Amino acid sequence: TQELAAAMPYNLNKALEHGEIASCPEKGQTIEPSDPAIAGSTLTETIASEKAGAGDPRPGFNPGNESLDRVRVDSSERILTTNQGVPVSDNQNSLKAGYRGPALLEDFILREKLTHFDHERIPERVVHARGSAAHGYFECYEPLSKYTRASLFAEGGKRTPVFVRFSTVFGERGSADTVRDARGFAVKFYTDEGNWDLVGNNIPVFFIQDAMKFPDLVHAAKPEPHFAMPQASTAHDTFWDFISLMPESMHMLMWAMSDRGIPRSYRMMQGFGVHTFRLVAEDGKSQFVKFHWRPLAGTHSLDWDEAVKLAGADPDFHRRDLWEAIECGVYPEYELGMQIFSEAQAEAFSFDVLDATKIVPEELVAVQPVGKMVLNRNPDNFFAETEQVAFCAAHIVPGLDFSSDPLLAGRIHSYVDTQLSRLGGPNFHEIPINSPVAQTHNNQRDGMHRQAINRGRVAYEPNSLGGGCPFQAGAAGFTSFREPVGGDKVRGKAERFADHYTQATLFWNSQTPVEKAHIVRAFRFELTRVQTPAIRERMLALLVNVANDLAEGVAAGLGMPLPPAQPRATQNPAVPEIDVSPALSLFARPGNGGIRARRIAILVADGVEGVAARAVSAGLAREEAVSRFVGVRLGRVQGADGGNIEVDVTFEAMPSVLFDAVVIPGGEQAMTTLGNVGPVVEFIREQYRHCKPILVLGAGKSLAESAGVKLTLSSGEPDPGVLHFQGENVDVVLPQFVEAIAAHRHFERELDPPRV
Ligand code: HDD
Repeated sequence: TQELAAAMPYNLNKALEHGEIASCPEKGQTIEPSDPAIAGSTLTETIASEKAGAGDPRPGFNPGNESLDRVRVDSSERILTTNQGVPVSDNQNSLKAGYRGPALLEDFILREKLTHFDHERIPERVVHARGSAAHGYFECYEPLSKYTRASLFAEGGKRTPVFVRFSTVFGERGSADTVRDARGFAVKFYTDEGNWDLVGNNIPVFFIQDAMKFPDLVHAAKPEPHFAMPQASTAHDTFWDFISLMPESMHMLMWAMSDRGIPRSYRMMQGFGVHTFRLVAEDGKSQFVKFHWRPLAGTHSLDWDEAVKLAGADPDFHRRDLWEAIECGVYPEYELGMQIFSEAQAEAFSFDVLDATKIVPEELVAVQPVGKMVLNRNPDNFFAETEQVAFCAAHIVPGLDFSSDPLLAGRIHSYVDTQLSRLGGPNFHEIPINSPVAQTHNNQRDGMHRQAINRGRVAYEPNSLGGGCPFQAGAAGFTSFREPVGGDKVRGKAERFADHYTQATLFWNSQTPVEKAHIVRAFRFELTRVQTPAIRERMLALLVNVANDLAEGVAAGLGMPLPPAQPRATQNPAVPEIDVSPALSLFARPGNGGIRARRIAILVADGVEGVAARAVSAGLAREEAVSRFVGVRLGRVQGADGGNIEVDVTFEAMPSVLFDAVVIPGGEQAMTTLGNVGPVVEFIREQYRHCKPILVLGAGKSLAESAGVKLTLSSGEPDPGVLHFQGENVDVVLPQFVEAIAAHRHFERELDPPRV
């Protein structure tokens, strides 16, 4: 057969790939299929956790690899061809009638190239257009069969491949990463019983309660339609006009105006499924569940001034951070937690669990860790994977189910619908990044860009000609939880939805002083940008209902008197179970103390203390942090010890905001040189103002002080974020510096009294 195959043209070989069945399918689909699932076995052809493997992942390991291998293209050592596979001899010149003559219409090579180029763009996502993604896996800790029959939670150690996309919400595809916004946290689990998409955000609540208001919210937040400004910012009239008329948004607004709206990194933010979902066990029993992702690196944010400057210095800041961390083996990890509670518990809460503007405080239902997710491989191709991935809130698997949250109901419709125009038709599930690891068999056929070659003549059910296949899975398949429903057909909301402020107040009360100060600052900034005074006033009237000190702070910032409170939708909100929830503070999760992939600047010039600079660099490398020798220009500087240091980057190319911490290594001559360069002084000043850790060695003190760095707080106490070391052996001070970097920011400086 092989000899025959070799002698035949390629496409005639096709029949041989499939043997007799392909060459004469005379009995249609009644032929015994090779697929074990159809043959009656409960096994699917591909088990997701087999693909994900076990043990510590190898660098570059990607559980999704195999399924994508069939479409990977590598052109190394290949000749250039047209899309039809015709070798191209000249890719420089179009075909002309004479060297100076007109181009010829018959130039199919030029026409194919231009036509393809002309159609390279697809519509961007209507929200979450700007994003970055990575491959990885989810590993279940213990079987959760008591609560759910979802296959990914069936065994301890079971791994399921995932593809995760992080995004901003309101900016366009090319907008900056560090704008103030919620962040999307969308996870596609390729389980062995189909794809489950957990399409969440880094904020556990949403602006609105009903999907009916989603288009209004998005229209209000996006650039204003007459002049298409501002880009990727809610600081404008239409957003605040809408919000000030939507008191239900008050809770989400508190989160968005907090430092959660400007995360340091996708690796350092939480994720939330937001809605209440259901877990459904084998016996049909169901519990409610809320999903939480917790980053092992802790939750950390940027300073607003830093975020603004980063948008210019590196608009790809979060994309680059995610990419570089994975490339250097610092795999982002998140723990999945579940809050599991019964319907009876939910009934007793002071709030409605079907209202997406409410959280279930952790004091009421603890977050139970159930597994961890590791992101360990960057995509090969941004468009093919990150742009074409289609998440959908309707994609759930047996063992999970929806709740009757009215916001979720709209999402179940909207996501598939949007892909139809974004990805061009009903077959987007066949795009490799979207196609499940589990097999798909049904009678859906044809449509634009169909890839599958469904065989046989049967595309209906019931059938006898296809032996009844594909047959219904019955109880083994997805079954909706048998939830009794009743009631009149109405438009409206349940009573507890009308309490718009209690949890906004809970959030405010749970913040530390510095977080509160930042929230006031964020409101002040956004509302200062608003041009219509009546909108500012309406917002203040709403904030009075959240907390008086908040409203007073914002009013003072705006130079406005405090208006009376906006009348509440309900006069009798239920008494909340708690007034403070420490878990709501960003500082509640400082992380695991590591500084992997943090960026640290070591300032150098001729005459620098080279031994110390190199020792710090080596020490930080041992912690897997990324240090850079920053100089005035590229090339080498000569250390005081005579040795050379290669400058990695310049102050111009990588300004202060691109670093998490700075080292001023000393060396009289170097410090004098650097002190005379404006951008260097500004660099240090900004590090100090942004409350970052600063390590000052020996004679570096004069440079630090000339930039305004103070070694002590005004109380005389040492600033734990400013370390001054005089000794020879810098290894002595390094552990303290590492600890200061792991703590991320030293806000003592900011509040003591406001000095930066
Ligand atoms: Fe949505 C995208 C998250 C409410 C309609 N949404 C989208 C993405 C995320 C979320 C992370 C980007 C997915 C990706 O990376 O491709 N959305 C949420 C959360 C919500 C939410 C956490 C509230 C709990 N969304 C929501 C509602 C609707 C939509 C109420 C409509 C009724 N969302 C969409 C969409 C998008 C989308 C228009 C745009 C692109 C896409 O779906 O694929 O369908």
